[in-house]
Amino acid sequence: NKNKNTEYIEKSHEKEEYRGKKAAIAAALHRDAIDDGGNDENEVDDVPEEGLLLPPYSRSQLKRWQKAPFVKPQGELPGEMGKAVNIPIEQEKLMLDKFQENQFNLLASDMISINRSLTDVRFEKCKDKAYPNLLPTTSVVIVFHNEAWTTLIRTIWSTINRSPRPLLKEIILVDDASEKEHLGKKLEDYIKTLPVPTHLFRTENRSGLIRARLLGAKHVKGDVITFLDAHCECTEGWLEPLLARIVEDRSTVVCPIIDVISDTTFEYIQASDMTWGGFNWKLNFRWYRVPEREMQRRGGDRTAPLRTPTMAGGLFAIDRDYFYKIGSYDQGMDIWGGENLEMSFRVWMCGGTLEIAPCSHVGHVFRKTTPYSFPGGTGRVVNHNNARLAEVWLDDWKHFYYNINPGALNVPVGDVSERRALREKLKCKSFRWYLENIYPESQMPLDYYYLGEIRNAETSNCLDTLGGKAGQPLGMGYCHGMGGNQVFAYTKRKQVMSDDNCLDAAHPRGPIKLIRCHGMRGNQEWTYDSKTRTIKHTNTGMCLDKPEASDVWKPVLRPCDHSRGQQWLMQVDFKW
Ligand code: UD2
Ligand code: MN
Repeated sequence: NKNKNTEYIEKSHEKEEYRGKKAAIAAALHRDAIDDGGNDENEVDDVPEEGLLLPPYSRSQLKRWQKAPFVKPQGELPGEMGKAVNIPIEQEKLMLDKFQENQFNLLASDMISINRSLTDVRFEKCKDKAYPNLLPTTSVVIVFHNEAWTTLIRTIWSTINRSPRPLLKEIILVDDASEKEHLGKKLEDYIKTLPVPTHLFRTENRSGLIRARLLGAKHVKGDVITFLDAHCECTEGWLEPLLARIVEDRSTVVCPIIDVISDTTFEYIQASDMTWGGFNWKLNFRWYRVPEREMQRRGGDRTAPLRTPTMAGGLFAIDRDYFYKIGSYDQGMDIWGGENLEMSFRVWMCGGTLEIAPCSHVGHVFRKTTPYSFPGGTGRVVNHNNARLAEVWLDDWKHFYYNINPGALNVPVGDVSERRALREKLKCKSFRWYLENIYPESQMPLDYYYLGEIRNAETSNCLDTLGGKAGQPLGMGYCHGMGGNQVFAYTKRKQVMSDDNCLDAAHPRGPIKLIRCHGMRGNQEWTYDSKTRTIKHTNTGMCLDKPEASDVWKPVLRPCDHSRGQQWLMQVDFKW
């Protein structure tokens, strides 16, 4: 879009901008060696002469900047090229002790160079993609609470080393009330030595990542805000694909592919480009396989931007003005959770686009548990955040959330009137529109006949998932009327669903399992007849029946005989 491009040109040609850039590069050239262990080999590479030119920059110029790390990898430290670090057996105890602090292998992280090299994981085709000569500048915003030193510093250096210098306006750090000494004066001193302007802000009290990001965003001077978690590693060419999409359309919000940095070995593991973001009834973000429909829209090109229904939340780029226009974040959300789905629904429903740029790869240390406290309790905080997003964006589909997670009903949502007014003001579309147009594969059925418990007429017991994972057999239990594991939906596609799993029978004599819903009928198609109250499995022609004995809590398939044990009541339709 020509107009949008011109705007950026005008912005970048402002005199001050030019002086700022020149000064930054000059400062970088003369800056002292980086304190990362006092290694003399930390030479400073020259910034190419062209670095002082104004934009537009040629592709070859951008490439050369990118190839010029300020601090060279320090010889043969472990973990180079993203390899796994193995801790010698005699240090295992130390390793386990240190693991507790951050819920990742800190000992391994501390052994790796803050500038470690990584392999180029991109598709070949990504490497010579032509991006617009003129890209917007970005400020990288990193918020943290009690982050470890080496992971934070490695995030910063990988950003500096692998971003074309003219595009990286600044790095903005937000300390969310950390209690670690290394995040105090040591950090303040350290960032003064960096070749890219780096600012540190601190929240007064623990505010959570959402409000911490809002504080960081407030200070952004770049055209685009790029958010990163504090334990990331950017790879070669990560930034250009993100910015290129935004220059084309400023209402595009773009994520990289989030690769995995192992929490145990710090190995850099490439993630699949065939997954996109979804969510389940509990409003957990989940990765699901990209459907054929989206592959076709992209003409089968795996390097083409992928439209994703939701994003993981930690790593994305957004035009600064658009960030505010679309409603930034919900200030009423605490600590962690929910903000990523809230933003995903909002962007799509209010006219924007949410994408994954498959040519952009950033690694992230995924942890199994959070290392930090949730004031008020984890469940309470997450329920509160999710209830806010459900109340504002989910319309009738909020019942799926409340039914499967009735605990959320006991947590005060707070005042959501401002967020509802925002939805009004932006004339956002309905959640039904989102499900129909953006996410027809969603685990929240677009059309359904029933949502509630399914009770057996003879035994008066209810179908129950027993909280098992996909692949587990379907169970039964005394009906407790509390939703959760006893909530099922009977959908227009003839599925009996619980969350993202469907009742699935592969053989006439069972077992009946809960398998990830595939939406292709097959073994997951059931017909409920509200007169005879039977649930008939299409493929086998058998009927769902009560368990064979009263001490076996597994429903079975049997030839249909209209006995009481084959009658199921779908009556109590909870709509909390
Ligand atoms: C994922 C996202 C994260 C966020 C979260 C949902 C990725 C890779 N990560 O969680 O960005 O969207 O889902 O809310 O997509 N932090 C604070 N204050 C706090 C708590 C956390 O500043 O009170 C920081 C934390 O230090 C980290 C960032 O926020 O830098 C994200 O937290 P996390 O890494 O614990 O969350 P993660 O990756 O499980
Ligand atoms: Mn994280």
